[in-house]
Amino acid sequence: MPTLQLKLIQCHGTEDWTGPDESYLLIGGRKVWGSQSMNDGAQEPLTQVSGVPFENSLRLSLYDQDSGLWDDDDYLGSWVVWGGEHTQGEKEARFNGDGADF
Ligand SMILES: [Ca+2]
Ligand SMILES: [Ca+2]
Repeated sequence: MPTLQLKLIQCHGTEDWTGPDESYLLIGGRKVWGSQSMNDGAQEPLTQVSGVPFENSLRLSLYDQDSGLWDDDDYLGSWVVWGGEHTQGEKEARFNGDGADF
């Protein structure tokens, strides 16, 4: 069974206009990391997130946490990992929702 092991997350551009994003990551709907304050150019290790074994596919989703009554957390995008023959090695997921770049 393939296992997804995360390595690191980089922020090339935040969603928030003022200051850093409070990014958090979901795997298959479960929060596995964050929220963590990240600004442009920031990089955080993800090796402390335990590997997730999966059968066919896994969905990663990235959000920016916002506070306030009218401001829901921003969805920055999803990336689906597929099992199978060509899944070994490193891959890069890109999250570009709402003008962000992770
Ligand atoms: Ca935001
Ligand atoms: Ca925010």
